[in-house]
Amino acid sequence: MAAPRPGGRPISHVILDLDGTLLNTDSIVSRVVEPFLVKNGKSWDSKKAHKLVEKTPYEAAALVIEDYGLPYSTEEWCNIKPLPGANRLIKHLRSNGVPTALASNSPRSNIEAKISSHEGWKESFSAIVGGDEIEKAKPSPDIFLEAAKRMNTGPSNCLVIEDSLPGVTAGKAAGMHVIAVPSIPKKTAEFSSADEVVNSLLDVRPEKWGLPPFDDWIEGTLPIEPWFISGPVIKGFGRGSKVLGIPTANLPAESFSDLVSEHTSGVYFGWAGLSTRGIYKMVMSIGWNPYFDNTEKTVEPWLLNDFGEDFYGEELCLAIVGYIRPEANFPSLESLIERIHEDGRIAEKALDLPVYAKYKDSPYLRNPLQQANSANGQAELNSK
Ligand code: RBF
Ligand code: MG
Repeated sequence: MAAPRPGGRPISHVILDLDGTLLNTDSIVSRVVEPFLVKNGKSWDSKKAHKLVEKTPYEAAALVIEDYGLPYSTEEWCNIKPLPGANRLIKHLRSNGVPTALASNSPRSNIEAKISSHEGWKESFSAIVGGDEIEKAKPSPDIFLEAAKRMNTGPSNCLVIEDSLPGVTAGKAAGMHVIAVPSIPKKTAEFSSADEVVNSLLDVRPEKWGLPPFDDWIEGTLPIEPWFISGPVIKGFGRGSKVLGIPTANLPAESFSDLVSEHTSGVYFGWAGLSTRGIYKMVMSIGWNPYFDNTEKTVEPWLLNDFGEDFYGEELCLAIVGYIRPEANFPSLESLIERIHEDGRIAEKALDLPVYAKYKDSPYLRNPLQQANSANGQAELNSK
């Protein structure tokens, strides 16, 4: 893992990219583009997703509109949600007095518009540099050098956090330390020029860079804003039980594509409600499962209880309340299984902590249909 250069001056300043790093620009596709295309009798070609990654939302919208010949303006595509961990990171840097700049290829006015709907963001930045304020856009280092200058510091004191390759290239060209948070999964190798590649902002460890650590981790877990999904348990053919010996009640991510796209892949935990049985502790994986090289994102909850029988057809409701780790690749099946069991032990113990235990009584777990977040997902139970 990269650390500040020995003998070099310590990192004291942070420079953040906006689109794809702090804001979930990619959700434009699932939230707006896809439904829009379907309504217009067209379908979204996911092979085109990569074309959008290095674009600002406006550029992305314009590109899709052009590609598909759609008669719409880009104005309505502007209300974009923060990525997981963005609010937490910004708050952390601010409350610890770490000067932080925002550097985005978008025009300055566009940046201001986008961050204005997020409380506390604007005040958290000591400098904001837009693409129209410098000569050459990323991958040129101009924008980051300008951000450092406006913070009255040198490049080697700066840590850049970026989701795109041009952004990483720009940061390195500026002589800065760079953490990559790639927006596109499984592209980690392309980011080898970065000093560190993390899966999401939740995985940033400021202390590795000599910056104040987060203090919200608790017994190996991170409390998150809870989210809820549900669906009927149906019989499936998953590898969960056959290969791993771990009976997971899989939920196809397509059923919750908007919710799942808001949450990065990784291992989470929470409470599971089964309509006729009760509430159980649960640990789950969301993601691409590198060991199995899945082509689709899956949602696989493991209920931490020995049921001794199957319960197909029952409604399964999940309250996802905490995060454990990013998904990982493992050298052997045994090491994957051992790690999943450890996740189970961590979740089991953590769920007794008041911060997590309080959600056990969430009405959603008993009656999902009365709650706004309910999705008509199908669950697949891989029984032992
Ligand atoms: N598969 C991986 O390839 N990497 C992981 O880090 C990983 N973590 C998991 C954590 C939990 C709690 C569970 C239940 C499963 C995990 N899996 C992981 C396995 C994956 O979700 C799934 O069971 C397999 O892909 C077989 O379908
Ligand atoms: Mg970006």
